[in-house]
Amino acid sequence: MVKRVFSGTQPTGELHIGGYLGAFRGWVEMQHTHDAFYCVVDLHALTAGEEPTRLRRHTLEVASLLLAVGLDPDACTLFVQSHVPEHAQLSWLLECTATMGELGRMTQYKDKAAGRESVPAGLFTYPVLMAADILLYDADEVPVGEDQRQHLELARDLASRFNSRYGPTFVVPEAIIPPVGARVMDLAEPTRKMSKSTSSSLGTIRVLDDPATIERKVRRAVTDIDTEVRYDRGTKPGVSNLVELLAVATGRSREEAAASQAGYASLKAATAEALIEMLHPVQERYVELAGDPAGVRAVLEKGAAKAREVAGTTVSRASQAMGLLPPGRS
Ligand code: ATP
Ligand code: LTN
Repeated sequence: MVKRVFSGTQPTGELHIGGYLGAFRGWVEMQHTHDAFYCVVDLHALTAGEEPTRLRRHTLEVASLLLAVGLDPDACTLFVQSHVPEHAQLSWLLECTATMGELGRMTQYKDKAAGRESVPAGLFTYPVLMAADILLYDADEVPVGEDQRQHLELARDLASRFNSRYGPTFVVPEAIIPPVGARVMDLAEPTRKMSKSTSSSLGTIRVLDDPATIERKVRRAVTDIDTEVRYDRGTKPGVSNLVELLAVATGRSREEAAASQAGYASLKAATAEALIEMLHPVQERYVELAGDPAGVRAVLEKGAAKAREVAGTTVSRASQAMGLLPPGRS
């Protein structure tokens, strides 16, 4: 039996090569080996207080970018979370089984709530909505970054608890977490991961950056006073990051990529060229999709209809297991 995979991404900020290489390329591969459901989680983005016009724009942009990087609507189900109301519905059912104690231990919640005078309740229940996303689709596997490991553990706990309290209802999902080496680091501060919220724009290469911008950012990337091109994250974080990027962009091993360059200037030139070449088809496709928002929305509409078929069945199953009276006469 093919396994079901589910993953989600928030429609906030602009997609950078960290997310592309660390996550979305994997999504593209998994659509051919799994029954894949991918979701733009706009309800989650509400917890970040996104401004309404920006949220709407980003939702369409992220969906278009996911299609541009290679998600194929005939090979996977791509949809927007709020188009499938069962996400909020199951989230409530699960909230009634989750405890304040376990949600209060979530490190992402603690980090985001720290120092704020008033904390939205949605920030606290964020991981329950995430569990609902996953459990609705009976997902066997959930590819996520290391930072989401604790949320996945909670989803597993909630599924097992529900199953033992109300009878077998949910599949207990497995997290698929890429090895640490798969992390793309900030070009200006190579000991930190490239991130849309904490990196400077100089340290982040966006999927839609033009060739001149990519060249400039890579040329200015931090290296070290040594001259040897070698992969060694501990003592040469900047050079290793460039080697890693050159390797993944050209499909070679790190050793081959490092051996192919004699010095830092050529390493940078080759890396910039490889990234430009890697992103070129994505950018071309994005321009086409951006010119056809109705086409993208049609894809999302079809995805939501498919998602609702599965999600509706799961919500009925969970509702009945908990003792809610089914609508209708029988
Ligand atoms: P933030 O840092 O603001 O939380 P982000 O830049 O990490 O945001 P997300 O939308 O949280 O972006 O990430 C989307 C996906 O890309 C996640 O699965 C995440 O693990 C992965 N990802 C993000 N940054 C990197 C990176 N630098 N290297 C590898 N994978 C990454
Ligand atoms: N919290 C995740 C996004 C997310 C998600 C999900 C990932 C929401 N629901 C379900 C996997 C499965 C993040 O911030 N990366």
